[in-house]
Amino acid sequence: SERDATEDTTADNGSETLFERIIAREIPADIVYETDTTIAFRDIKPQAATHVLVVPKTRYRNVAELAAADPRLLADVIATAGKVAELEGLGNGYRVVFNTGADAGQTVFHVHAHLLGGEQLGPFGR
Ligand code: DGP
Repeated sequence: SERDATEDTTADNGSETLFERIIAREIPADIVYETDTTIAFRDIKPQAATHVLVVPKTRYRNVAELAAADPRLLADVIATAGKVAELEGLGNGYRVVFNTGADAGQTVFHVHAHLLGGEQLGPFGR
């Protein structure tokens, strides 16, 4: 299928990432919200008062591959981020970030949105 063809290019080496193991409940995580297609759990090393990772249950390497292969699933990720923002009381604002590749510091090659908020956030960049 189209999805399988995309998945074949998602990982550096084809092995599963940490996030498949969290989705499968093989590793514990502080899960704050879940849908049929997405899961949201707290980042283990928070960079803001609220820092939640929103992950599609199907793996793509990065957000561009996700957008190309399954735009509906990307919309689900953003909608879940919005729902979590509501649940977390982020009515004063929040940021959604997709680190993509080495220069951005991406370390887990299963696409994920960082939802950041709960305080005044700093500027972008270095
Ligand atoms: P990125 O740099 O965009 O690939 O973000 C990966 C994030 O994953 C990073 O902010 C730290 C987080 N992380 C790494 N290991 C774990 C873990 O075992 N549990 C949780 N909840 N988060 C983790």
